[in-house]
Amino acid sequence: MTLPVHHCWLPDDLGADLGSHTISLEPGTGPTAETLRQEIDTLTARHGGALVAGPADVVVRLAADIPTDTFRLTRAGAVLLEAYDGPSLVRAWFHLLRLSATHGWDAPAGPELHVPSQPIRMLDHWDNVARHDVMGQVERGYAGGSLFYRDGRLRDDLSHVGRYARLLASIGINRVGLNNVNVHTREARLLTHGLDDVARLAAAFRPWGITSYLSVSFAAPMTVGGLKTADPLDRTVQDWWRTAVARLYEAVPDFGGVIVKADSEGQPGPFGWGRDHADGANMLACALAPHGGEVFWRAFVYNHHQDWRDRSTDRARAAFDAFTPLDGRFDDNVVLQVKHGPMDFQVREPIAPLLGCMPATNLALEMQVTQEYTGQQRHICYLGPMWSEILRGELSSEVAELVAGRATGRSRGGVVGVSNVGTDEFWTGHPLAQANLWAFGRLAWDSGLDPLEVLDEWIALTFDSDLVAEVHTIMATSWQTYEKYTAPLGIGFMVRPGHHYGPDIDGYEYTPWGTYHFADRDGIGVDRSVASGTGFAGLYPEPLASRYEDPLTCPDELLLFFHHVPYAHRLRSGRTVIQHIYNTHFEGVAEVEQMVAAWDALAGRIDPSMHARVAERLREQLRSAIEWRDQVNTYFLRKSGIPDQRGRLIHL
Ligand code: GCV
Repeated sequence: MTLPVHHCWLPDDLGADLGSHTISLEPGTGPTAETLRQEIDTLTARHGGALVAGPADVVVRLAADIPTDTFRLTRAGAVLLEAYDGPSLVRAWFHLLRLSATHGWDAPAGPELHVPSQPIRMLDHWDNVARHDVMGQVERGYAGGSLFYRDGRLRDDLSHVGRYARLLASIGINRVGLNNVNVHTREARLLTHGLDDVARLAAAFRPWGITSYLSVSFAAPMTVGGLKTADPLDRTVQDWWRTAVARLYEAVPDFGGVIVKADSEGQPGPFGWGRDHADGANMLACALAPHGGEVFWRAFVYNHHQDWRDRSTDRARAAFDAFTPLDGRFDDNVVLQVKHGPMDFQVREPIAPLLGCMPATNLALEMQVTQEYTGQQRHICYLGPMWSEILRGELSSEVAELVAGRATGRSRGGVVGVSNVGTDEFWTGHPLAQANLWAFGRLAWDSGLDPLEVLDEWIALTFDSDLVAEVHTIMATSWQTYEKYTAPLGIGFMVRPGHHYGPDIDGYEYTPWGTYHFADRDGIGVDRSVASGTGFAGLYPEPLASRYEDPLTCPDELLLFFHHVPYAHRLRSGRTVIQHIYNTHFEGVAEVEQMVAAWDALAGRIDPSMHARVAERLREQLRSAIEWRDQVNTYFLRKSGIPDQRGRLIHL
């Protein structure tokens, strides 16, 4: 059985300079106090400093005049690191460690107040307790088994979960979801019959200032509790949840709450009893409120039994249509968790318009750190630039401000990532996918950061500052490279149904999933205009609605998401759609070839096992990119009959 061993961005020599000083600690009481003591002890023992009781070069302490979830760094003689509570002090400590590695620990004078952009900084694990027949132990997991569960039970030894929690704390994560949002029979019982397991996991995260959450099944009162209904307005159902939640909080008094995927892809929900999603979410919110718990209610609701012949139904509209009428009806301890795009974590989608239309609802933006549709951790695809573009995008306000709740005056809000870790020795399967976990945390903490600077931080900490330029070149535009050799111009999908890896251009075309490209001999794309299509473009505020409505002003990279156009349609770039498809697919493969060569040239400068793992994955990336290129180019040459202007080889 393998377990992760790689240090990621926390190598043993991190903070060597800081660790050679005297450090005093006043961490108060509680589980994070011991964490800090051990961290400082280990660091100073390693590097010659000491944890002292009196005056010191570095003072780490609680201070009552700082807001919660915030810390202050002052340099006046001694370095003063202060926070209001233990969890914030742990995060502050890692900030100082990072600073000491990148800028020197006694760099410019403060005081600096560090306030996170996103109050909610959560990672959801799609881990099953029992291996699922189709999805395995971790749904959409590409890094080995679950860190938590194995073959139907919680692992006996959770020490690696502590190491994982340390990594998460170091990037500011404050919440974690312990199980898959698709809640199967075994996992539905965690809430009722698995509280010891839940308590053990919560105990592994607690010392690092991270609060735990459980995904629950909306039908649990029936499937687990034996009731005849799960109707949220039924008194016996409400009582059942109240009792279950009370028992949960007896076992784990500081538990965070629940995550719910309802009326989605076969998961039960309030629609089943003729109720709406506010009825469902608020019923759970009532059960949780006395304990200070919260409900993460997912907005990923659509009809996955669509008739492909039906051109009037548009999956992109589904969440908007289901949830905007409910704005203002959700309780204060409900957070609506909305995927960043209206479809499903494609390499390119417009921002979900729902995010700009829920001013009276707490929101969380969901992003997929696990690379389901972006190369499944076999391909290098650094997602920081995509997330940054989303967070800095504008709807009724900047998305980062909307989801944080600042734009709307809400008290809760933030971001949720679907985790990409597992038991793989490098944690993430592809070692360079660690950068996505890092970037998620860093952008959650400061959504305005430059994602390429975030990448450089990660490279410097994980490898060496000498390697920043070379590794940066390989990774910085890898998202755009992936986009080039896969589905073009925002059309999405074109993947093999089920596992979602590798090309299958018509794979979803005649299925019930609502994910179509409508390519025919004349053109391709989905008409989502108001004038002649599904009207989805009109769900955006101005000026976006008008920009998306007109194929001449619609951004190239989203053209086929919003419009069905002829292959000879000229993009804003000046190229035709068909020529863009050919060019980008040739370019994408050429760029992967460059990545392979650049990585090969680093042999000898990188730990051999890591170098070998990346090299092996790059070869698969190249094979896969070639397959994508050839299938996509051949498909469109056959459909359109229009040859490549540059006469390159396209198989017929
Ligand atoms: C957890 C996509 C994935 C599913 C996932 C779902 C979701 O459809 O393919 O595996 O299920 O999203 O986010 O709920």
